[in-house]
Amino acid sequence: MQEVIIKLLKEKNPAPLSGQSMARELGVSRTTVWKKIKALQKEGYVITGSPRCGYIMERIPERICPYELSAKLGTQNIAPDPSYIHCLASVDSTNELLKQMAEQGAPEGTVLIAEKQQQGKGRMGRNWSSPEGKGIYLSILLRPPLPPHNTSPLTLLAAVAACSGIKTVLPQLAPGIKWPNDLLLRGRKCCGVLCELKAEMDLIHYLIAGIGINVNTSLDELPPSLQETATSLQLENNGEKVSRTSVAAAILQHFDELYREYLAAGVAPVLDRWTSSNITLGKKVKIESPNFSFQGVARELDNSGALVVEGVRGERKHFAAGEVTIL
Ligand code: BT5
Repeated sequence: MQEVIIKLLKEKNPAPLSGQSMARELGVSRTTVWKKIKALQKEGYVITGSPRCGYIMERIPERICPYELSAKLGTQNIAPDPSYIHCLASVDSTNELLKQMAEQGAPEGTVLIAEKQQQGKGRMGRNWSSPEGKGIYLSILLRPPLPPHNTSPLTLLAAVAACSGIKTVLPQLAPGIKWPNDLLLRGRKCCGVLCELKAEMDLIHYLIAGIGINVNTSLDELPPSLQETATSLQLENNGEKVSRTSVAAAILQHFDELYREYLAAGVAPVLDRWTSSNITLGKKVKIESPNFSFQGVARELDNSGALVVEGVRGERKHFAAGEVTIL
């Protein structure tokens, strides 16, 4: 019902719309309309007026909220309606909370977004700095009907979706994907992806795709250690503020399309799209983990999404994980 109230108020804007006519349209009492308006005000909608004189929608919330996000989506698997979207003020980590929701049976396509993360997570125990109201911190719950060994392309898919979503809203920016899933603008990181899987030998329980993007983040809101290496969409957009809702919606839209393509056609289209937006292949790289370090030229992705690096003697090694530095 809230969705319809928002739509009616927006259509009538800037004129007031009476509680009476909304009540008639919705087939409910004026008191019910009033209660729903109160709930919307709590979510951050600035709505002035009274049941008698009519209500005016002055402003939509600054924060990302389910109805505004959902209104921009035409998705099938990911957030097909607003009830799949959960927007919270503050969480430890959207990935962690969505895992708990998954354990309690949340359906595929559930999306969790937070204005701020107290303990945003990167890969391998690292952290993701998540200042309040500035970035997009979102996680998507998937329950793909695939054997667990088929899922690593989903990490690449998430990076492609984030890259395409940014380009849709800001066509003048061209983020490049550093293997496997960092997005860089002018060599600085603006986005990271963390995918986490719960599976048995031959059954996936769920996969959480977490995406963090610096949108309107300024460098002084990030820890000093990141100020030389990070950037945000606003900083790369000549300082002009960027709508977080539009970027989040574009990412979910691309994610939905790519995910359905992946389920129908397999990994090849994901690898092609990743390849066309990457800044890793053809470069001299160092790839490291706690157990190895190897230098060579990044040549291609193999069918599983592993990075193939050619060493000085022409030997080709396949890396399923690791930290890449472009030399
Ligand atoms: C990542 O890890 O880049 C994955 C980040 C995923 C964050 C999302 S937010 C929503 C969801 N919920 C979560 O809890 N996490 C996901 P990694 O490749 O390990 O990179 C981590 C490194 O990036 C850190 O060690 C820093 O060097 C750097 N970093 C941290 N915060 C950053 C930021 N805001 N901007 C740029 N770089 C950052």
